[in-house]
Amino acid sequence: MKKLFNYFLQTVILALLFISCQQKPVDYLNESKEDIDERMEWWREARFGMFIHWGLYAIPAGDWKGETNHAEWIRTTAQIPLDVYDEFVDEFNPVKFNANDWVKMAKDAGMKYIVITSKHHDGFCLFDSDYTDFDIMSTPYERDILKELSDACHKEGIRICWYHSIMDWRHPDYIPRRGWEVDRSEGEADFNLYISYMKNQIEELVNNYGDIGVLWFDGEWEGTWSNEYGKDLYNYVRNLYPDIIINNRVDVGRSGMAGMTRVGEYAGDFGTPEQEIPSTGLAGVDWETCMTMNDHWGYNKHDTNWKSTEDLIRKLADIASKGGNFLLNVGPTADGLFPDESIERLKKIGNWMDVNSDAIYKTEASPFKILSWGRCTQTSIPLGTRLFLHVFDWPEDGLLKVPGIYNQPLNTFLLADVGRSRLKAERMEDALIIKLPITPLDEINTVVVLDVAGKPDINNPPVIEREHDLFIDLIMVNIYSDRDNIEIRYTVDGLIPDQNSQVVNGKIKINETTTIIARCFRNNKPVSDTVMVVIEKVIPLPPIQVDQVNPGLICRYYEGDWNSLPDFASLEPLKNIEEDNFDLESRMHDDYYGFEFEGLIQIPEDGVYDFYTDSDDGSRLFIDDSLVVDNDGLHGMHMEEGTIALASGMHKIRVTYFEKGGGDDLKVYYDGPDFDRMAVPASVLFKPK
Ligand code: FHN
Repeated sequence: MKKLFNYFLQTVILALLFISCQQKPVDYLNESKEDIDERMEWWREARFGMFIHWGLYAIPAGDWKGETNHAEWIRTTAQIPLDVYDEFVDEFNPVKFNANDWVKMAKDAGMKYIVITSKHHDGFCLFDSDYTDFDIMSTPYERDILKELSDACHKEGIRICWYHSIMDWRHPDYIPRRGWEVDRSEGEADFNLYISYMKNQIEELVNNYGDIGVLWFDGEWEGTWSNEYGKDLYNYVRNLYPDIIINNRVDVGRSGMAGMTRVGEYAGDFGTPEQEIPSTGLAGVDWETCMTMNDHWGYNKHDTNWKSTEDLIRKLADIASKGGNFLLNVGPTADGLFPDESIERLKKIGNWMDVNSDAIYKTEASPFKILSWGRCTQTSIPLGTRLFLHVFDWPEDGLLKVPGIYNQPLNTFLLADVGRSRLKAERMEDALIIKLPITPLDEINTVVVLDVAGKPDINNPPVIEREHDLFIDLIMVNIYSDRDNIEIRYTVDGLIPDQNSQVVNGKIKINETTTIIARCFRNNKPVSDTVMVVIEKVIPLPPIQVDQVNPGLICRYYEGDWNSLPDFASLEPLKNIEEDNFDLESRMHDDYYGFEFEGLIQIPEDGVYDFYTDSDDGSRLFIDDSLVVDNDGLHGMHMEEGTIALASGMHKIRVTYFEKGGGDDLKVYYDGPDFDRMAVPASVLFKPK
């Protein structure tokens, strides 16, 4: 009996031990800054990567039934039924694909990582998956593209990374369906089954291909994905592969195409501005701009709108100067080649990087707010700081003015000058003036190295804070600087402030159109560059005379496939309705539709008003037939604003909006002299009787 009890006890203890040894999932959402910094280090130093959008959509290459503007979205934008689209599987045979060639082109261009579409929205997998036959192994090619590419990357010391779409237009358990897929009911769909499918494939992607750098999620914007799913998926991936980096599209915190993560509990290690570069860097925020070389992510054989090499090199410098990464896209052809135009640009970028990569890799954001002639990146050196001055506009007199810098220059030379001949750097008031050769070594971007003692001691120009750049009666202006022991002097007559100019002492009242120029001084000597703002006095637009009005707006509903706002006046609306507000409820489908709202808005008092639209996709707002907000284009929820001076009374308001595919929403806000931003209420919207 005793033996039996001991056996039972041992079994229980062993079972408890076993259970306790099971690794409890780690919650990585509260990771320490030190751990984050360690994990992000290689990515932050890399600064430059290659995006690759490749899949079945490369076969039609943009063409479908006479239309030529398609690309990776073609299954949706051309409304191709599943069975028709599946036929591409039998055609996909990229016999000219050579992973080593691709990786070498990326490496030679100076790119440190590659992000390739393991699965885009169409659901096709470029890798050998045990969980679907809609993958590369079902094609005549029958080779695991991602395996070949990851092997080539590991061989060349390039980080291989996966783009993976949460949105899946093919999987039976993914919802929502496309609005036009009337023959595919959602009835049986179980979204949680889809999530299991996605997790299983992610496990394949992070476990079967060796060292992986980044999981780049996308397609997170449809209503079925949520913050809860996003945080769970983030932790799921990190528990599979703790050192991996994951973008913010794993969750729902991304603020449209601007790409940064909204304030709140959202998962993701870096922001993802798309086709745009933030106006400034954001201290302590990791972000990466992804961008096409022409206008399409996937291959479109008709797209000849290629960005110049000059533009791409300067974008790389601009992004690095703001502390961001640049993920530059290539859309390969169906037979596995990079387009010639991409190859040409990659080579030329590589030539520039061969000489100047020190000014990109491992650099930090510029200490200057603005430089009229180019950009700046920086890195620490033993005696102080190395400033890389990216000179786009070479000074005709050969004198490069580096404004507002109070450091002592230690050494100055051209980065591309093998002999590093020293250049003269002399102080002139707040600036260091560097004597340059009359001609630049590189017309696109010649990097001048300025080594200075200590950390950068930069006096950026003061900030001229004002509510608007226009006013109707008077406006208060505040001029300030974040620097200590300086005084700010300013002029209102267009002259450059000097030691005798007025010193800022509190807010300044402006009651006529004025040019304000301000500058920082220390001991009566200028220590910053100047800043200039023109503030204009305007006459508010008079109200329109209207006899009688009724509440609500006139609303016209349209359907069509647009990539930007159409000229609705040239189209026949499917229906004319009356709406209380800018409401989309009367749409007949979730995709491919547009609205034009027209009516009157009652303005409470004379003043300057800001209007905003926040929309997915594009929208515009007109007041009295003047375009005030232009938020056009294909994008996720994204806000734009505009300003106009209006007299009290009724004014015409017109809002146009279109939705292509995916999420859809429209919000219209305004603010005025006595109220903060708010949604335009129905109570101020009318239409003529
Ligand atoms: O819909 C995708 C698009 O096809 C492409 O993959 C880009 C690249 O970031 N992301 C989405 C659009 O925002």
